Amino acid sequence: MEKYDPQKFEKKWQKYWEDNNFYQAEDPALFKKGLGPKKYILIEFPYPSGEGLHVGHTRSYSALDSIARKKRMEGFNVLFPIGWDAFGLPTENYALKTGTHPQLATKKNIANFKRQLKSLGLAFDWQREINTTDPKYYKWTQWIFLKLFEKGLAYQAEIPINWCPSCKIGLANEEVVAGKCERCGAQVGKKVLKQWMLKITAYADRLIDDLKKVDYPERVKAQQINWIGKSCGTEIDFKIADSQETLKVFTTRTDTLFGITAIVLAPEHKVISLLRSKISNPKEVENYIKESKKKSEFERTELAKEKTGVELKGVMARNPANNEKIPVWVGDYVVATYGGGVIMVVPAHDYRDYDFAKKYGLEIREVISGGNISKAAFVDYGTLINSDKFNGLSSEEAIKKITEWLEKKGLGRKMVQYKLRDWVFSRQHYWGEPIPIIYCQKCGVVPVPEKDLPVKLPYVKKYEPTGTGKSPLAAITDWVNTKCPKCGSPAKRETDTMPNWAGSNWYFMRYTDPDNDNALADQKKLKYWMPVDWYNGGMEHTTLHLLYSRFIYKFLFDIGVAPQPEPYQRRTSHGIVLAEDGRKMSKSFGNVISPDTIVQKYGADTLRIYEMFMGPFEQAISWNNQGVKGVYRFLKKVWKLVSECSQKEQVSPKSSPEILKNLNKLNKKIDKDLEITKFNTAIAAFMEFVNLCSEKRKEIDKNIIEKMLILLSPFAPHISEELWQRLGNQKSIFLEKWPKYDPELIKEEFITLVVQINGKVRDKIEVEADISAKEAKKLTLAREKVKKWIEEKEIKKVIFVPKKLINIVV
Ligand code: ANZ
Ligand code: ZN
Repeated sequence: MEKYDPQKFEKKWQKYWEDNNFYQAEDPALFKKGLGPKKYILIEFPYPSGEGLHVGHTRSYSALDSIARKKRMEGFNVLFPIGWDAFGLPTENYALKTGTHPQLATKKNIANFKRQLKSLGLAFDWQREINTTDPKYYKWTQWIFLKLFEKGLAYQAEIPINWCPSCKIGLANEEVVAGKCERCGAQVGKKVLKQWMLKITAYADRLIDDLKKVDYPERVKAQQINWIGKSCGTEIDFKIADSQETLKVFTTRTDTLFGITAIVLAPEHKVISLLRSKISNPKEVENYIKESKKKSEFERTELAKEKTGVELKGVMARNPANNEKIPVWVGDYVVATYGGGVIMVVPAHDYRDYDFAKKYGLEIREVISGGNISKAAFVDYGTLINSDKFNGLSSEEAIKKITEWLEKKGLGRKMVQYKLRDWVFSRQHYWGEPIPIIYCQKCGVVPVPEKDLPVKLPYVKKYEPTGTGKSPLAAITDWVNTKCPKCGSPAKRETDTMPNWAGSNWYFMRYTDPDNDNALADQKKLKYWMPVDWYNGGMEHTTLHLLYSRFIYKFLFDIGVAPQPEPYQRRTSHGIVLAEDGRKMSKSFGNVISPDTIVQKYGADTLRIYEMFMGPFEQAISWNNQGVKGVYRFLKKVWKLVSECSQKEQVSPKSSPEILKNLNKLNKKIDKDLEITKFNTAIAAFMEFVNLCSEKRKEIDKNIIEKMLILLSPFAPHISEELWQRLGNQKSIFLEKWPKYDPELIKEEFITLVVQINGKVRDKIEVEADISAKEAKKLTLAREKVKKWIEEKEIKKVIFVPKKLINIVV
């Protein structure tokens, strides 16, 4: 018998599948009769770094590839594409360091990634490959910007950026590490520049509400909702005594209005300079403001940090509730960009205000009963006291009543605030999409006409930072100087480029029609393929990429380009792969594992199966070489089993009932587990089945062996195809239909589960013998007989004895 040697055949099959267009998705225009419904399966396209593919990438790619392959065998018209998110800082920095042009570096990196992906036999539709740095692609990224501009959703604002005074460059947030420049270690400061902004806040409500329409993990939904941070409250006007100025304060606790003992302004608040003549301690105030500028927002607002401030002596505000005079302070725990950048201080009922009041000896006035304010702030809702005619109301009622009262007096109004900020869309870097805007002395800000797109990135030798805060493009005068599209007079191009996220906002739409020069994609194709049915990606992209791309898709929906309001029907996330030592894989730790090494030593199938088997898909997990070897042994066992059975005298004419039953069970388990990303348990079941077959080799017929190979093929495509053909089959295994299990054969696997409530038998249900505790609980709670006993009561405990009973304690 020949030994299992994946090097002998993996390459052969990869070439065969690709040459025969096995993974080509059929467009609706070429629609063949008998083609099944579409299924769009998507992985986040990688950034082609110089380091090459990571085993973290290949973990989720292998898993989703097995889904794509299975769906194809089930008859779906599957789209499983790949491309390159190739603009980005690391390439630019590498280019600066080595003198290789970013375009060349990108080309080289892509070639390497592609080689690696192909060596894994991943079933991507390579004919739809896209690259965000290709002018034919970014033409449409720029087009989307023009549309946003046209609708008033792209605008300019003066915004402070991270600024390294030593390198003299603007830094992206990820280049600032603990307040220091990642390149040189100098303290990072701020520099105010005019920046392009995208008005994502206009979509905040819809981004929350439409989460109801999609199937995302609960924690992903929760993270997006928190990030958007919608909060409903009241805006209250506080007049400054003996002045024309009014402070607009945002609060969610209008019920505490009578407990205010100070007002605190953010150090950036504009009113401070307007009140300058009234302030009797201006030096002290100025010094405080100067100091606070050195701190990051995170440092300033961290809950555990000591709250500091300085009183604006000579300035008093009036409480609109009772006209009482209250002191005004400046304090850096107030965020300038939230609400009005000013807060009302209620020390008795807010932790931060409590600390502040204790430190500076402000009065602590209790207005909500229920706590012990001599010890700590009482922050819960309660009943109002010391609040004049509102005494006795609950907090909920008081928030309503006091807001109405203020509304009548014209001193307050309902208001909604979001934590979400508009999106800063300018970068002072070379390697990004040029923003398609021209500045004309006469006409002002002029968008580049659509017919002139793309605005190509000039190919130059030098892209060093200019040292002025402007992008390196600013130094390329040939490119900067242009003509105004409106009036023809000399004009200048915008020199900032778009952030890395720009190209990934809409790439999944481009896959439906990657070569279109007239539109970002053909409407018919978009209608056919969108939305993405299943999108898998990293948890770290939940609040940035996932939210940004939902926003852009909604915008494209509003202007009639996207066919529906949500881009992704289902989202799943994978855990990252850590090194064997449990740390993150990193060059500096020397613990990086390359997929290449594993493929060379054990073959692609071992790597693919190992990564699906290594642990629960959603969880981070450490690499384990013993595990890799274990999977390799498993595949050797499959090889041996099938090879032996391919010799006629070794197979029995008809399988035993036990084997047949177990094959059907395995079939069912794979169907179920793959849908819920339990790749590891599907593989485990496979291993058990192969063990059983190896023990009972004399009870297996050829049909069983073939079915088993078909079931294995999405996970380990190469070995399955090779053995399939060795069994004498002429056509590829991937042209086979996915088997359907026979429910009759696994039927006896039902048992009667006794249902108890507080130990008393109340019901009996027929369930599958291997039902999990969770499923049993769900089934039980849905029963009418059970509902009757539980009603509104709280479930304290659920005791589950497999195959016997479930007891619900209320
Ligand atoms: C008075 C008050 C009394 C408050 C009380 C809380 C408890 P969320 O839910 O996050 O929106 N706040 C408002 N603007 C702020 C700013 N620019 N910087 C720092 N804090 C600010 O929180 C709203 C609450 O955060 C507001 O309600 C305000 O404090 C504070 F017993 O107003 B509250
Ligand atoms: Zn002009």
